[in-house]
Amino acid sequence: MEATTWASNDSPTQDHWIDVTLPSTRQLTTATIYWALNGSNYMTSQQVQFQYWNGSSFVTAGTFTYPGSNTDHSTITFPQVSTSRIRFYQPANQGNPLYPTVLWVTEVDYGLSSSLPGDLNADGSVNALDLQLEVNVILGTETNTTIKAKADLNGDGQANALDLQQLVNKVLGL
Ligand SMILES: [Ca+2]
Ligand SMILES: [Ca+2]
Repeated sequence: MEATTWASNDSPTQDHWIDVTLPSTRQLTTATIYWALNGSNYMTSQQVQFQYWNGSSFVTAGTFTYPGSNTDHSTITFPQVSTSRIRFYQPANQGNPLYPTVLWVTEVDYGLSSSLPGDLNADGSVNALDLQLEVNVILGTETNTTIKAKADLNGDGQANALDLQQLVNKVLGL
């Protein structure tokens, strides 16, 4: 099977990275790298830092480390960050042990970990407490950025009556 992969420049002295500008500010708690298959070996790197732009510089949120053998993908989770730009950053010579001078991947992914949609207060269930928070966000009395992000159920960038309707339906089990 063939797949499109992306390989960095081959250099023993250069750091390598993948820089992604997101369409809008996102809340992220997890990232995954699908490593490229080179012959019979996945090119699992020894170290890749997952970084986010904090407005003035890149900050490392979590680090992919070599799991001890080659693996097709690696996933990390980290405390939630809010950002519009991210970077997968591999320091020089931290590629696969067989080929440390490159960063070679098939796909990268990132997002919120599997928190329950509509669970605004993050207590593990979706109920009237979350509805109250949703209303508070819509009214502007709830300003917590994590809660506000969760209040935008349909992901259109704002919390309003459409999101409230979705949440009511969830609470009612529709
Ligand atoms: Ca809840
Ligand atoms: Ca919305």
